[in-house]
Amino acid sequence: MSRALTFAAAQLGPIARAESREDVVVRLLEMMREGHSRGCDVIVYPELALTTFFPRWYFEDQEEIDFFFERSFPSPVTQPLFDEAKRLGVGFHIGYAELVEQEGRLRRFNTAVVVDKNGEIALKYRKIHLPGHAEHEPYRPFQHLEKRYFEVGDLGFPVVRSMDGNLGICICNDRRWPEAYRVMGLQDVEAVFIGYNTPTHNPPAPQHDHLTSFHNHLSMQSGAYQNATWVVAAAKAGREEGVDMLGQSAIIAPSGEIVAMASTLEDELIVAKCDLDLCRSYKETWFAFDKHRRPEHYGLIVERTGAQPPGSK
Ligand code: CDT
Repeated sequence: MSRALTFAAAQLGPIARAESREDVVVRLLEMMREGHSRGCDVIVYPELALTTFFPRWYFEDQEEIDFFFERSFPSPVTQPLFDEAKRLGVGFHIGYAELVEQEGRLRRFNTAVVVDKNGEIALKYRKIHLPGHAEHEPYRPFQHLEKRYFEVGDLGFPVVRSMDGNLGICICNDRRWPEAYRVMGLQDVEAVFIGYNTPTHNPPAPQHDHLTSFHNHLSMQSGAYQNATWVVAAAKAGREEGVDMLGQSAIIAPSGEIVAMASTLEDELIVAKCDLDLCRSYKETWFAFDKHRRPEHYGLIVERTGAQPPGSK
């Protein structure tokens, strides 16, 4: 008997800076109801799904920055998502900017959670690979200031057993790093949920712009295959505040094959029935970690951060 869950990636079209959280939640609820009518168990919304992608602007005023952060989650504005999930019996994943008092100070993280079918938070992750830069760089047509606005996440890459599957999260730039998938793979992950906001133009390396969608799928397909897991990835897509953002949200099988992909740059739900037992046929053969991995030869991965050429000290 197969262990199938139906997953949806709920790609969002642009969110304007002037759009309120209430308006966005209406869009998210509409997609949740569509997902329910299409038999979904879990709906995956993008990274920072409640507002426009604010790290594209340089702000000095902390109040202006904190406007984009959630002080509690759920909040009165986002509670309807939890209530509707419970009423319909669907789980969801969503990303948001988290402002929390911790260790006696205010901390800001790029966070995502999995909410189960009872409307309870089952898993929380704080983004670890923060891309971009920390200072204003005037040569850029738009900024990417995640290193300024967020701290590096402090929760590792946890995997939880929820809704009959081993579920993990990584966020946007994390998907380009094999270590993120491997740490979850070593916890027997069966589905990794990913939200992303990826501008199709990267000012420091415009020569790669035409490969943006290739690199998106390349990273996630290899992460899925090499760790024998499903990947469900949802973009915030389209022209947002004058910046073009990649679409092509995708559901990827443990074989590495894309089984569903968005074809617009708008709000669009893609759905696939995903047999979690398909992971087993890879986890028990090609990627039977316990039989084939040789961690005694992988020390550099945790000892060294940057590459050093042979012979250097
Ligand atoms: N949100 C996010 O992590 N976006 C990055 C683009 C970084 S461009 C400096 C990504 O990896 O898609």
